[in-house]
Amino acid sequence: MSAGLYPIQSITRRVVDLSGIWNFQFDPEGTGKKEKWTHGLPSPTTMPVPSSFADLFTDKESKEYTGDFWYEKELFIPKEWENMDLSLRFEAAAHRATVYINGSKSGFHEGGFLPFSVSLNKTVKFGEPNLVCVKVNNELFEDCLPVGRTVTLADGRKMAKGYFDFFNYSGLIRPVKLVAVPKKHIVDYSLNYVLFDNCAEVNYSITNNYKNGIVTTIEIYDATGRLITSSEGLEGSLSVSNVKLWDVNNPYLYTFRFRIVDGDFVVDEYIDQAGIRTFEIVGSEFLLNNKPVYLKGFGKHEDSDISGRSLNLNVLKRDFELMKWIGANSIRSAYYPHSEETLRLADREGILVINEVAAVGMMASTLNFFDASQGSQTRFFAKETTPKLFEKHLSQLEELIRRDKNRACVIAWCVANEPETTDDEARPYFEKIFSKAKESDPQKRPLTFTSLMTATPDKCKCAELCDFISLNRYYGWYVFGGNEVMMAENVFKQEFQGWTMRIQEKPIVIAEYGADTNAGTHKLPGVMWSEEYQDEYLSLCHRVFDSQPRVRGEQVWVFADFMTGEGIMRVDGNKKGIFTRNRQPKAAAFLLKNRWKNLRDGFKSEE
Ligand code: CKX
Repeated sequence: MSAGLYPIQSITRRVVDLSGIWNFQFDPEGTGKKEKWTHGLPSPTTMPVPSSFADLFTDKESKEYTGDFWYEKELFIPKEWENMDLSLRFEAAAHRATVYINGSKSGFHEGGFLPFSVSLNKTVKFGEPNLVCVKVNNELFEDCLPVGRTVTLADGRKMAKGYFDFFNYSGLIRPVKLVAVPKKHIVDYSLNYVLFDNCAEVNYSITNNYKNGIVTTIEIYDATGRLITSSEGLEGSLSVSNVKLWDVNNPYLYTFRFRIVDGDFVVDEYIDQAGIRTFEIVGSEFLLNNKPVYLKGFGKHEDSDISGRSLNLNVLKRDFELMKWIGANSIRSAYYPHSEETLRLADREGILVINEVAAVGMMASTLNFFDASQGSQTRFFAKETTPKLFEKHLSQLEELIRRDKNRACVIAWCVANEPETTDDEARPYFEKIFSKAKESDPQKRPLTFTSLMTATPDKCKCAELCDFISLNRYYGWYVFGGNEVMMAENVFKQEFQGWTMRIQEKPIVIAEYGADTNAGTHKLPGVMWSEEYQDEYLSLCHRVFDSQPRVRGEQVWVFADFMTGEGIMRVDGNKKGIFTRNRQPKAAAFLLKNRWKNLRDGFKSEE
């Protein structure tokens, strides 16, 4: 069952957010199903939903737990909803989940950062309690996203080893909602826009789960609630004159009301907010509403203390305030689809999003950040597991585009992070991924992947597939760091010569550049890990970017310090943040603020 539209209340729709304390139990033997945990957990403890369980317990075994674990909740459904279409919508269950309603299996989903729904119509009782049991599993595999492997330790415990540099937080990390909609209802809608002077053509299509003899309407209201225009039919085009375009400085949202009507009777109503804007690439320019825009911002995780990877609206609001304070206009949702609440807040706050699918770890190394910078190869795309992975990559990309296609803030899709595109086998793999993405997005947004350090212009087999080049580069940190830093600038510039030769026109975005910095460490002269070195490193990179006309975006790695697996090169996580994990500025935040506040939106373009 598809995840369906983001749940809203309307005159015909009901939503109950089931967030709160649920029952929870680890199942290290994986015998829960056989022992009928589907009908109730034998000895549960308590667990908040949403949450990531790892940082809530005090023992190492729970923190590092890998395997099956279960959630349980009683669910009451009022009698008056008997004639409605009922489902449970999980906004995210990392990394795979099986849902049981009153003991019977009602759904399975894999893809830890994307929503899914399970129908309740055949399984629930009305006017009395129902039992929801969810088996979740957080193991990592080479044919699953995000990529990794799971080993068994000498003491029999399983351990997940990610081919990525962030902690394997898992669980019901985002809200679970009971959704009641009419039997005949709207299941999806798509919008795209064409701009003419101060007028916008809004092309729409609506999908219902029922065809015959019903009328579907669309109405557009401005922010004051005034009806601007309306139409009838499952698809068509509307014209909005004196259009107020959505932009980073003015994230104007219109309200779209979709209805199924039968005479005067409203069969179903879905309401959403969306901004009218266009985003495209012309030559080396990013054009937002036909005006050049230079991307300033961050690669960003959904990561915070105690909450781990789970939705924390307080942290989210703080993050958007910090982004506005520092003068950022964009983020990349590293390395997985961020929450729907994040995307909707970006729509409201005017932050551009390069939206990424969880295709990370496509280089078989648990120390990929180091190995990549040392030039090692793992022939990832020649693996026998890769064809199966491809199918999952494709379906998760489709799910992501379906979920966020109407968000004005989303300007591009990133189909993978640091894949080993030095492999010949990577080319046919990504050719299909790119064409699927292009086909799936009604707004035909630009596509990219972030380039691994080893995927230099002479070695990358896939760069031409990108609409813009995204480079993860660490000259001055992983290579030519410390006392050799004076060489980093020239070497960095040399690589650009390679790109400008290989790729004629396309814009280049530095999707990652950064230096681990221990907040509070001050050194003169600056040495690695000190705040002074982070400043010098960033300034070096900015000199290089400003010398390259094709560079049309800079996204620092990383917005805030975040948790990783334990390791000799990670001091309680990755410290390349511009902000600490509890969202306080390092010196570099003021350096970036000064730069970005003075960089005009159309930096580097003629105008
Ligand atoms: N890129 C040389 C992927 C991120 C890591 C980052 C780092 C690497 C850099 C690759 O997940 O955090 O090492 O900081």
